[in-house]
Amino acid sequence: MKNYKIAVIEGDGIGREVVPEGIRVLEAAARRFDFSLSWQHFNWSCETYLSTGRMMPEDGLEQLRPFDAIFLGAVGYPGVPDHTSLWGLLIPIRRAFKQYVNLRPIRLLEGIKSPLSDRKAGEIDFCIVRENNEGEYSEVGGRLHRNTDLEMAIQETVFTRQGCDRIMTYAFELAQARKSHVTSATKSNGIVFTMPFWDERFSAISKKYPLVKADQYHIDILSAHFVSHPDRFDVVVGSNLFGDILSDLGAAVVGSMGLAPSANLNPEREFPSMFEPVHGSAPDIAGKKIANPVAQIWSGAMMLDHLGEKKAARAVEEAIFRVLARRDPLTPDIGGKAGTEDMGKAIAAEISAVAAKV
Ligand code: GGG
Repeated sequence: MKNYKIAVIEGDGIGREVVPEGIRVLEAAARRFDFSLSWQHFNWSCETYLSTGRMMPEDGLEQLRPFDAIFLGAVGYPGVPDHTSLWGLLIPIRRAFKQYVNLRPIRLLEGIKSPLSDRKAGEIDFCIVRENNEGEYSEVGGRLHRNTDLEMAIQETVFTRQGCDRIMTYAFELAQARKSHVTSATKSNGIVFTMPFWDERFSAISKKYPLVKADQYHIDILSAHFVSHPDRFDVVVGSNLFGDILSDLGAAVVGSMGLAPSANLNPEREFPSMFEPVHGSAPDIAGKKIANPVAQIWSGAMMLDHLGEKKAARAVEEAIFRVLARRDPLTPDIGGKAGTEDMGKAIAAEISAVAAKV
């Protein structure tokens, strides 16, 4: 029987509540589809930072390296500056393991009400392909004249040809397997060096895919189109920052941050990939046990797909879709009164029912 070694980082806040539900559902899928999962927990979080001064140990990346995948909850909590927690854990993993694709599906599901009027299940179905290793998330810059009236901060955006080409190539390849349409998020009217370069690379890569429709919008009007015409999109490729912002907007448009999964992929499979919900640690609801676990569970389905367990991945997705479609149980973010565990258990219980159909 095939066994997969999974590193688990629950992290902070609701990460600790939704990850166990992800594990519950993936275990149910593993039992049904005859493979096994070995989970090793790493207690790396803001709490760890407050007691040790580090989000993860110095050799944290070496500890993660041998795993088949990483299953992450959420990072960040009041008391630790957000840039400290992010740059101490999440971003080093994404970079060291060349997880340069952050794939974020956006889908309006049966049973879920979009805040946009008259949008029905199936009408919104696209993927955001976020560049995940460079761009606006750079370490190039600095602070000068601290605590004086000349104080300044500089942060450089870094776009490389390799970085642009590989993420755009991924987007076009993905579109070929979907509806053959890639939209690029740009802002080359205002950002005069990096964004025209991004556009040039988009044009060059698009020429290699003559059968895929390619278009681009400035980020401002693109955001408006996410609200007015979300049905126009198939694959949206954006820089690190643009992709991040667009995916929160996309999640809101399809009903809840609690429904948005993501995969940080190293497509070459030289390193483990990492699977996490788009949402963060949500300190406002942490501890109440009402967080929606669907984004975490769906991220787990993406992990199974990446590991090659395609049928199990489909079964987990179908189980999620069924529970949402019948609207019982639902967490409060999507109109119900159920708790995190209730939803996790309901989805796990559906696995056997859907297994025969995938
Ligand atoms: N689910 C992981 C998490 O906590 N994400 C919150 C966050 O702010 N991430 C920043 C980013 O993806 O750039």
